Amino acid sequence: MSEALVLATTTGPVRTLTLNRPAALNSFTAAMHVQLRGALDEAADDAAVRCLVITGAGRGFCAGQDLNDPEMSGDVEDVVERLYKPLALRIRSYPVPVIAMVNGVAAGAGANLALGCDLVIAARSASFIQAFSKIGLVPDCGGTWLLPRLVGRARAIGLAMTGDKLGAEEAERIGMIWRCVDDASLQDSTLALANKLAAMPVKALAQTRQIIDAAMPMDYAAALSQEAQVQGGMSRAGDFAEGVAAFLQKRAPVFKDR
Ligand code: T3D
Repeated sequence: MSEALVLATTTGPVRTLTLNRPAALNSFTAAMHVQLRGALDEAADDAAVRCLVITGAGRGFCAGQDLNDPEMSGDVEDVVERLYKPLALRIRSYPVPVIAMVNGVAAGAGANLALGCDLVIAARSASFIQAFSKIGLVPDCGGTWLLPRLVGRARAIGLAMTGDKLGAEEAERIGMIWRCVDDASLQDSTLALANKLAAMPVKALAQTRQIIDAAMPMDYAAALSQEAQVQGGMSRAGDFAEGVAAFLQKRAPVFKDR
C-alpha cells in the first residue's frame, strides 16, 4: 500500500485533509499532489461534506515544493502548469467553503495554497513566507494574483521580493488572513468556524466566492449585472425557499443544496 501523504478525517459535515510529510514540513512531492487531488475529488463528490479544512501534520503547514523531489530537476513550467495550477483552480472553484488551518510555517507554494482558500485561520506561532525569491523563482500557486488583492501592491511586492517571514498576528493585522488565534485553540476555533459555514447555504457561499473573484476585473455595472444573474439562479434553488420559510416560521433553517 502506498504511503498516506494526505490524511482525510470527517467530523460531522466537515472533512479535514492533512498534508502528511511532517519530516519535510509537508512540502509537495508529485505523489502528494496526486493524493491531495484524489482526496479533494472524493470530498467534493460526497454530498455529506459541507465544509473542507486543509492543514498540515506536525509543526509545519506546508513548505511548498519539495526541493529534493526529482520533479525539481525536470521541466518546472510543466510542474507548475500540471500540478500547482489545477490545485489552485480546484480550491477556488470548490463546491463548499474551504478553510486553511495554518498550524505552522507556510512557505512558497504552501503559503499561496493557504491564501487561495476562502478563509485562513492561523495559529499565533504560524508564519507565511514567500520563499520563492530566495531560490531564484517567482511566486506561483496564485501568489501574483492573490497577494496584491489581499494586501495591496506595496506589501505584495515587499513580501515577494524580500521573502521575509510574516507572523500570523501581522498577517491578520494587514488583512492577509481571516484570523490569528492562540495555538491551543486553533483546532476548536477552526472546527467551530467550519461547522458554522457547513450549516449555512453552502451553494450560495461557493457562488459568493465565484462572483467576488469574477467581479475583480469588472466595472461596477458589469458586477451589478453578474449579481442579478447569479441571484436569479440562487433564488430558484431549494436553499432560498428554505431560508425564507425558516425565517417566516421563526425556526432554524436546514440547508441542503450543494
Ligand atoms: O517544480 C517546482 O519547483 C516549481 C514549484 C515551486 C513552488 C515552490 O513552493 S518554490 C519554494 C520552495 N520552498 C522553499 O523554498 C522553502 C524551503 N524551506 C525553508 O526555507 C525552511 O524549511 C522554512 C523557512 C520553511 C522552515 O525553516 P525551519 O528552520 O523551521 O525548518 P528546517 O530545519 O529548514 O526544515 C525542517 C526539515 O524540513 C528539514 O529537513 P531535515 O534537515 O530535518 O532532514 C528541511 O530540509 C525540510 N524541508 C523544509 N522545507 C523543505 C524541506 N525539504 C524539502 N523541500 C522543502 N521545501
